[in-house]
Amino acid sequence: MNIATAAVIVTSPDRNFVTLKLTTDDGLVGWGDATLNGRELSVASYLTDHVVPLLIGRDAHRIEDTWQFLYRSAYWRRGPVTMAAIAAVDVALWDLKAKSAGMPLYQLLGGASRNGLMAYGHASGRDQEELFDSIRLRLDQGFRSIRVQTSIPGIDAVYGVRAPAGQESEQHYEPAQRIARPMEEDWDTRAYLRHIPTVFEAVRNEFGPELPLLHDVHHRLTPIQAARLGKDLEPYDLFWMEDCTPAENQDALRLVRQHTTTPLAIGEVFNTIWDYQTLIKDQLIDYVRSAVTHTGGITAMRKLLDYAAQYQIKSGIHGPTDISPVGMAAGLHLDLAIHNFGIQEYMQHGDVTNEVFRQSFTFENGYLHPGNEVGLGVELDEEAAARHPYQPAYLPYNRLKDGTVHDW
Ligand code: CS2
Ligand code: MG
Repeated sequence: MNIATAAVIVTSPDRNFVTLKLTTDDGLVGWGDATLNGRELSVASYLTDHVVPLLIGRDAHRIEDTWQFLYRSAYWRRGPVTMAAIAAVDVALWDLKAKSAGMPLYQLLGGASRNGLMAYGHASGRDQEELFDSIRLRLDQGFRSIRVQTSIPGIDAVYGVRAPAGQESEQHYEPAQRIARPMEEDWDTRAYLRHIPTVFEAVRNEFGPELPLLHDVHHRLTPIQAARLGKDLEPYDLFWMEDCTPAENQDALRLVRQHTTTPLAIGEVFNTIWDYQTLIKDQLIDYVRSAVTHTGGITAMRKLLDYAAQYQIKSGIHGPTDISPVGMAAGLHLDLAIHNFGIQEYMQHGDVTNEVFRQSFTFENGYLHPGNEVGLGVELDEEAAARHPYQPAYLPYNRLKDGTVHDW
């Protein structure tokens, strides 16, 4: 089973996606996701210009060897562009191996460790009424765990809050805008720290103690501010507080940890096991937030999650709309197979994306399942993809009131 052709497909159904297509000399097709939100074309170029020529003629069965070859032969290590490109190759090779074995991918990873994958949905609102409606909508859709984000009085535009009705597809919020420059948002840490505990108090009063609630701080706090927020949220029993600091400084989490028992989830912007070395070894987090797409594929994520398992740290794989259905399916197969599964984010793609990527994963009664088709169970329809050419898009960025750029 040698690789005969490799092609990169960039398409923009509801948003931009970068997909790698590998074909083998015996006619199988494997898919990998290489989408890096707002920097899509750099990964497309990395693959097309530097990786595709190296793949032709390689034995598609040699997944570990291909991973090590791409990682080490580049000389320049890690980084989101490199690791997304390697991830795309790795996932496409796993798709091929599972197809050649005639099995769904999770069977090759050791088989199912559970019946379904608890998923959390996104709820948000500009005020309490809108937030409660949004939570009810997710509950009606079957979600049994909910991420809660709200507007903050005194801040004009806040991460994670969907736009007013009519400006976007009815339930979804999509942070990347199809515009030529990043949109500017504003931030005020004191206003945020004052407001968020009152929101969780109101949500608990309305929806009771059982419902698992999550919150994404999106890298905006210093360690001592994060410690305070974790402490203030303890009465509301969060499932996790996510990305409370920009955690490049892994040691910063020690301070947060000393002060709060609110569980911590980190890592959607990380891309290797080394980014987690201190966080895991010193047990500074509870959930690993990496995406298969951004962390070197199934091969690397499996090692990362096995390492985390030694410390009772669980998975919380990143599942925003900027992971394509191919990347989403890769995460679901891994989730089903590993023992230390925690929860899976499920933001739900729009209809146009679902026309381009035919999927077999299911969502029922709050649980996702990767399905039982051979391979990943996702096939890209190239004709449909061609109808949606790439459109430049950027994530927003933040400024404080005095004009200083702040973490977004
Ligand atoms: C996020 C993402 O899903 C999440 O938790 O933080 O929405 C994130 O902002 C995007 O993936 C950025 O591309
Ligand atoms: Mg996040």
